[in-house]
Amino acid sequence: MTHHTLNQYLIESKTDINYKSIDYLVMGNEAADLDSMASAIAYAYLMAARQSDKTIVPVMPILRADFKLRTEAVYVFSQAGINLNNLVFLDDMNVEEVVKRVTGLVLVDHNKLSGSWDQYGDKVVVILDHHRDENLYPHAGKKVIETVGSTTTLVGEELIRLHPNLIDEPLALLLCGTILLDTVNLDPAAGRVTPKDEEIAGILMKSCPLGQDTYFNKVQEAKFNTAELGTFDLLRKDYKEFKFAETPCGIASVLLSLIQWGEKDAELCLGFESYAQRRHLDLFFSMNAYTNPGFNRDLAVYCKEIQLHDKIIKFLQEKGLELTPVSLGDQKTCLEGKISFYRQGNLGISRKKLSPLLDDYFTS
Ligand SMILES: [Mn+2]
Repeated sequence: MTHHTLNQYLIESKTDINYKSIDYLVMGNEAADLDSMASAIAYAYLMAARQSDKTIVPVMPILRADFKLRTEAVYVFSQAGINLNNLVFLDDMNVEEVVKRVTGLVLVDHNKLSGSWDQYGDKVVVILDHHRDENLYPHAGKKVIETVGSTTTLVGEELIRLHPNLIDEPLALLLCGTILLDTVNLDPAAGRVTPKDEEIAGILMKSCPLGQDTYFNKVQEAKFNTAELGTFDLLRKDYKEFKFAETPCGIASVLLSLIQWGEKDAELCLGFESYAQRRHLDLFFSMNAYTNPGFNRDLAVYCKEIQLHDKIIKFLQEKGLELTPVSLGDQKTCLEGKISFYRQGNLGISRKKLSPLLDDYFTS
């Protein structure tokens, strides 16, 4: 089968996954960042173009509803004209049933299967990756593991070498957007870029309708633009959960000021409350980091129990967070717990530093 466009290929592969025997399932890592997803799509497309008699399907190892949280991927995929309906997400397949029909697993952007995929190591046949080599799957016939800035650089390299006439605007936009993001616009000062990233991006950029700096700035902007997301999505986008002594605590990291957030949503406490309920949290923080134009931090503290809330605030002040209350205007009050909003004067306290402080509080 020959495919005229990337979308046509994707439509077909999505149909195939439901009943055919699958020669190659191509998959990025579990975090499903832009590099993982773009590499899986582009590499599967390249393989399919070279082996037209084979059934080759790229898989996005996340739920469809979680895709929109990766705002940089939303932007780059739309630039590349990828129709999201044509992609296979975890909830589009019954993994166990599908894997039975899979002959070979192709790993991109990782070289060690994780989670429930771990049991399928025998099926790994190809690895294309830029992480440290875990030296697994010696039976894999092809291993390209190089410490370049982005896996899409390795995909681009094969594309240029093996099938250059496949490179069109959409594919170039997909790969370049990812290389530029992963290497911070090929900036040596950021310490991510290698000569190979630079070389491959340079060749692919010739097929991009946008200039390098323009495109990089747009992708970067999309990454930090969470304005489209509602409170529930903002809270879960970058979320970590802890247990301090016996106290379950969640800390969300949000790239938006509390003032802006409050303007979008007049029921913030209800959002925090229902999230905390769902996750059975006694304590729930949002650490807001943003530039305006200098770097700033805000902190929202929600507690199921009002007493604990007040004690925690007192403790954080003693630890030098320099919290000053922020007024958010007309906010609906909590149903049962208590929430409060602050500007955090001490910019050095990130989630990495806050969690051990809280651990001290609860264990002592
Ligand atoms: Mn990567």
